[in-house]
Amino acid sequence: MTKEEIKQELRRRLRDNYALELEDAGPVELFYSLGELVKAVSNEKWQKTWKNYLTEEQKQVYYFSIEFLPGKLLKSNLLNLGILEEVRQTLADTGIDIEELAAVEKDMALGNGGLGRLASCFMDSIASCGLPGNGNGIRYDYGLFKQRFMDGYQVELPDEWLKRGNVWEIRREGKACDVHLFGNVYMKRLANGKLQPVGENQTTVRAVPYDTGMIGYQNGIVNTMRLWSVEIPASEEAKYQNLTQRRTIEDLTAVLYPDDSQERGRLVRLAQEYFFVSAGIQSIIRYYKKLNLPWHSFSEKIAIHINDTHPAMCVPELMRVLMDENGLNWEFAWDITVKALSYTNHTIMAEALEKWPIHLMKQVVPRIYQIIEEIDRRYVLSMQGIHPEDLIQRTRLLQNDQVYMAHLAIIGSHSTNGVAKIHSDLLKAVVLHDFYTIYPERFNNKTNGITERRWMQLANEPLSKVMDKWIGTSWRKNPKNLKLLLNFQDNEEVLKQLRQAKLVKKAELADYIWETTGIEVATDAIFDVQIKRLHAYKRQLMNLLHILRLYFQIKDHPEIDLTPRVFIFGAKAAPSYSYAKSIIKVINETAHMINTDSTLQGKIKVIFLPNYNVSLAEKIIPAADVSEQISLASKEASGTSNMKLMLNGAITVATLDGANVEIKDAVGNENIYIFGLTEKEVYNYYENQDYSSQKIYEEDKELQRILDAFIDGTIPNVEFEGREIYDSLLKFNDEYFLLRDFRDYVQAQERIDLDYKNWALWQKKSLANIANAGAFSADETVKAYAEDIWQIEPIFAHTEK
Ligand code: 26M
Repeated sequence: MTKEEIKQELRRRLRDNYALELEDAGPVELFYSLGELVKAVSNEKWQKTWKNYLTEEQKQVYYFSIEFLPGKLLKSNLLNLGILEEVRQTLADTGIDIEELAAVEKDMALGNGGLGRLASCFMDSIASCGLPGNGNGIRYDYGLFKQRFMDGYQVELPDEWLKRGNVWEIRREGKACDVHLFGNVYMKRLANGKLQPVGENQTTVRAVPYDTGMIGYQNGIVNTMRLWSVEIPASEEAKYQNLTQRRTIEDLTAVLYPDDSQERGRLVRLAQEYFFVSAGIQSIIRYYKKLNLPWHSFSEKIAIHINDTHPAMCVPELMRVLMDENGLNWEFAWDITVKALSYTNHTIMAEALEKWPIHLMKQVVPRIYQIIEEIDRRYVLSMQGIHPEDLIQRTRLLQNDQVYMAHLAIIGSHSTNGVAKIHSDLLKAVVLHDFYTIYPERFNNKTNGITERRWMQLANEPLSKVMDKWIGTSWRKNPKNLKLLLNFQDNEEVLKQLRQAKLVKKAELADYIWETTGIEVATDAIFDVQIKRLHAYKRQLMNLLHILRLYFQIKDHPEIDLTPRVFIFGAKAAPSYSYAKSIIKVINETAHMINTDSTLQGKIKVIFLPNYNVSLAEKIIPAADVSEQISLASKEASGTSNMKLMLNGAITVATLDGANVEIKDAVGNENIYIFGLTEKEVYNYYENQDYSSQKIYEEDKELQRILDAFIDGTIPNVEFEGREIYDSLLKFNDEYFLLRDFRDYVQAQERIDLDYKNWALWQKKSLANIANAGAFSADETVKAYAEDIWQIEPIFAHTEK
């Protein structure tokens, strides 16, 4: 599209929709008109892509995820359509800043954190690699809560992201389907003697899909992310005469559950899981039937991936549809199901592993529960005589009156993968070891990745331009080419320009900090960043302990030569996670104490930015000098902010956990600050039961002073929270070994302080991080899934044949 065409199209839409001239339109009208224009451009490609998949009958993957976290889509869509610069200029010609209208768009925040964001990076990469793939999820009316701080406490407000409508989605009523919940099932004998399950007293709800185009990077491909919304079916209207009854139905897709890493068996959550699983499976079956192929070809055309266990009811639901609705026998249906399905595990934290009480399953999804019981029965039967009885009992689906969803996912699929090498190894060796002995061939690793289109091209234009200048633009299509930057390690001009680009983004973030918090930060300070959900195992508290150490150091020795540092936090706590909320309160109070103490001469500042989300991440990450990845070794499955920060030239201070291990291997020891217990040492403590945080405390005067600050009034206004934290570290023996890792962490921080003083040395490390970040491209990750697990091919490969 030329600039002239863009302008014309925009003018037309502003006139038709708002009766406005381009010159008189405000950011809201401009955003919606531009959004419609973008949709029109992409819809043509979307239609073509879909036609192509249909005629080629290519194998497709369906990525089932109860969370998607795309953030804003305007600039991403423009970039991927290849018209970002033209649009930007057209608007600029009329005196409009594209950033101003892009800011109108609400973040699509239908996810909690890592897991949902990974799903969205994958959607971008699958389309960009020309792979036939679809997302399947839930269209929540309210996304993840908005976070405010009041008196330093987290307050949650509803996220009304749909208030002004959503330009990107298409409601497809014609593709709606019914989902049956509750009631009971009995077996009816048919004339041919077969038993047919019949439901009675069921609640039938309508699942209406809203499709959003997932636009590939300048390749003409547009895939589909399909999100389901609940409605009352017209035929059932009469049954819902009072509002309360209607509400219970409408509640089904009203809100995203805001807990991550904490499983609590809620009825509505279970109903949500079945709702999007059933609707998704039904629409896959409907598509497959259009192909007119025999059932045994199913897995040659369809791959179904389940993102964590939340969609694990895909196993019994696919069985149900194949058997009850299409007359297949158990063995045949089971063979198809296992071949089609694959599963990714995202955590080893026991409290996050899903287990549903049997009574709840019987109540909410009675037919699904029957099938689960039968899977369990057949599993136990088939393993007897092959494996020891205790192993069979430990791996079966039904235990302690609960359904173990991970067991269902592993037994009912052909592939189980972890999300980083160390995580996948731990699954095999410890967490899922029993299953590994039974199905060794099912286990594999797929290290997470990120899309550098969003996290570099869009979020960091200054850096992108420096890259273009020195290594050319090929990295934009092929992120592995970031490696070319290594040729310039000793080029002072390049190092200077990289530093300059970082400074631009630091200044932008400093402005944002000033606007949102009223605190001034210096851009020559180290910007030290920890951005992730608030969780004890991620150890934001250890970061705070280090900050308190610096605080006391400066108080004792005001003349001390510290490199100025700004500690930046972004983190939401699950509303029910009171310990995490206490940590937020204590960080906020410490921040206030430090930021208002002029005797510190601005040497350290602590900024806790509220409402961390994708858009805020895009502001913080390009401005970061230091990336905090300090989880207790073995606990963080992968992490992905570590990759985004590395890509933007931040240097990582890290434990050997998750993908940090592979980041270390990629950049080399001299370009990362590794500290702390290894995963083996952590497990040794578990085995020997010989950890004593009290002992460490008693032998370390400085640590005593730091911990005492939580209860002696040094940190103001934290009587309750300070005591809670103090007790967790001492009375309850410091579950995540903060005190054990503290000294080593401090040493790593001291090396950072020193190294930063030598800008060229620092910038060289930074360069090495940018150059090696291509290894963590989600493009590479999804290609590995496509080859090893899904057996799907890029559309180009297919049409060329
Ligand atoms: C559970 C119950 C009720 C409501 C929500 C949940 C729930 C939601 C999300 C539980 C876990 C959830 O996500 C876990 C998660 O985000 N895991 C992260 O996945 C990333 C992508 O693989 C990894 O990089 C992180 O290390 C891992 O913590």
